[in-house]
Amino acid sequence: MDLLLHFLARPVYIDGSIGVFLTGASRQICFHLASGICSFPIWLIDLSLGLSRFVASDIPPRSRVNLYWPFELRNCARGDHSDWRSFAGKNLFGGVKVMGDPLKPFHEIDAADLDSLSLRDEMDSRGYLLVRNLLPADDLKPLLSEIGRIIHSAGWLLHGHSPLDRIANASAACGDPDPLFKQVYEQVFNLECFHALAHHPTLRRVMNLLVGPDLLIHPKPISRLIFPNCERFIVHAHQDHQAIAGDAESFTAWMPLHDCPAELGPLQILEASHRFGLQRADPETGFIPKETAHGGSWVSGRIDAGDVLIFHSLTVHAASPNVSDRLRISMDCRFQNYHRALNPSTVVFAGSSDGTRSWEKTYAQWRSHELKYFWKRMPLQFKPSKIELTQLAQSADSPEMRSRYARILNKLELEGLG
Ligand SMILES: O=C(O)CCC(=O)C(=O)O
Repeated sequence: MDLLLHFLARPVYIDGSIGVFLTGASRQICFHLASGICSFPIWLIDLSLGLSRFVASDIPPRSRVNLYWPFELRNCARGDHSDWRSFAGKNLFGGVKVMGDPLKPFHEIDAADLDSLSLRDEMDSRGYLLVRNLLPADDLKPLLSEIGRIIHSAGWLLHGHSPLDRIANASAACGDPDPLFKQVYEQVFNLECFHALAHHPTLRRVMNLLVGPDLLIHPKPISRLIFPNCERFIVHAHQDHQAIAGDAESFTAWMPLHDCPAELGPLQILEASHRFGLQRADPETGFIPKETAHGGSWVSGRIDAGDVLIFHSLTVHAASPNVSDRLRISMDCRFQNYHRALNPSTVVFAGSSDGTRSWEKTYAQWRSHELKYFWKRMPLQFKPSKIELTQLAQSADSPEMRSRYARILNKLELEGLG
């Protein structure tokens, strides 16, 4: 308690939790004061009874249970501890988090060092690059606030908080493919500033270093609107090439629109896994069991606003669970050389659930024409080609696939592509 009071008396802003961490392996109870920055052990007791026995039977060895009480302390420097009492009365609530072993941290590159490195060598050796401080955090804010406005009006956020804080209304939790989720997703997808971020000059410069001057930015970036504590919406281990197809030499840039510490569920990467080709995945979900995935160590860590995680389309990666009380909002964009093969579904809306989506609808509210249909100005090489699509529309294994190929072909023709 002395130590806690010591922190209370210091000129700090702490946003975190005070909790009891129970370690399955050692059967210790450790009282921590945790903040977004770090966590301080306050008191450590070694026990073999009671809570620790309950924990040991409930959680895997070497994982951690964190019984936590989130709080905010502000203005401690003024010595006004009434804040502390009022948060205790108003905001205090408990929870339980089960956390696995911390993973090995990412190997990181600072944006200031980009010119002195060979990004291709870095990518070849690890299958990913985490570039710290690449984008000015201010450049992400307009998109974050637009998304905040949309998800607030959809009822996804708790009232009484700023939409920028993204505190989730747990009763509204949803995700792909829920129809309500798709409605909100579409509003986000149609935002001009969402597409513009994929064309940010700084991001383009890095992708030029990796891909060369003939850069194609895939026109359909993805926004991730991830509710907390929903196992069903966690994206498990997979390779993007499985879904994106085309040429394997394509890259994903993943970026949160706000700071994304471990509890908000940043991505994890299986180092050097891109060297093993397409790996065996569940045919239904496309997910690769972590136990059988080939590669080096799993790495992860916080990824802050402005940091960008770039990885190869064959690199195995997964989302960490969002165990916070707020939504994690991030976007992922894909890039490749436009002389390499491109899956035509990258540029048209041909999924059965996409029946109502079109570029015309996407662009309806845009102010500028600059980024509309930019890919039509490039000499794209479709794989499958239009001739192959015609054959696949007749000979693919299932009726669903045959009609999907027919839709893609039809859209390509309508758009005057290929
Ligand atoms: O953000 C997520 O939860 C998953 C992202 C992902 O798997 C990807 O960008 O390929």
